[in-house]
Amino acid sequence: EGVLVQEYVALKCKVVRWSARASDVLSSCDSIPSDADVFMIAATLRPETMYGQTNLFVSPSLTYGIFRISAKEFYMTTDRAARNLAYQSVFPNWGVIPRVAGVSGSDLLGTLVRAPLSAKGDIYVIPMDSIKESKGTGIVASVPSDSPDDYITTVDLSKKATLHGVEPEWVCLDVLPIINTPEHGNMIAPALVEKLKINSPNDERRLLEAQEIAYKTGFYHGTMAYGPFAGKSVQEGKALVRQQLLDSGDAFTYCE
Ligand code: A2H
Repeated sequence: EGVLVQEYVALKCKVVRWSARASDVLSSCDSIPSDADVFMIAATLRPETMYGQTNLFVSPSLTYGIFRISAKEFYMTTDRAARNLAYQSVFPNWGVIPRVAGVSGSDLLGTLVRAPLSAKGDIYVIPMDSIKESKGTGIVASVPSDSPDDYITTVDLSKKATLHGVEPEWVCLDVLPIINTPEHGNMIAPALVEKLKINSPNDERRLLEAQEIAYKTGFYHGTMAYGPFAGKSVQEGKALVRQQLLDSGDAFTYCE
């Protein structure tokens, strides 16, 4: 992205219960004490939408590392993201990557995590094939109300859940109204997916268009419709939710 530096909000989603396969893989790893918390870290540009998080996406074709923050706290991201975080004071020792284990994305499917702001509370890890290793942490919070990508990926999975061995009950399509816009109502992602006739996550060209419209309309014309900042503009809400997440320790920021 040229010379532009982007600030991501890194949302800490605590593992509540590992999938059977992740649990198997990690049972041989004695570097993670049984009373420690492992957080899957989702990178987002839209912290104000996190009230509407319904799933957590990983790529089934990537491997994720687990990194030691303290005796009680571990973070999960891609190894690529960890190389970046090591120079942003996220890990305890500057430039040192404290990797203790690795798990494949496909083994993580079905893991239950706590989404800090979500009205849903505990949500499942499901697959998203379009996740790129080259950005963020490789872990994405699903917000089907405001992200056309997230919405169509979830709809698609709900139709053919057994693909990737996904249990139908992991896939959550309770789309919650989080942001209101004069142009597209309070569920802009489903509205745009319908308007642009997007039928599949593979419809890249129209999805890119939808993402751009959703992003700009939400930011410039959106009003918070849920949570403590309901009624405020998205521009105000974004800063307030970001700060609330940082103050509560549920997120940190980093740049790339
Ligand atoms: B956003 P940028 Cl509601 N691969 O968060 C693919 N997508 C990724 C990713 C990866 N490795 N890492 C992060 N992302 C997504 C919320 C959201 C996002 C909404 C609307 C739009 C939106 C909920 N998902 O992003 O290319 C994450 O999804 C539209 C671009 O680095 C993150 O913010 O600018 C955003 O893309 C980062 O994209």
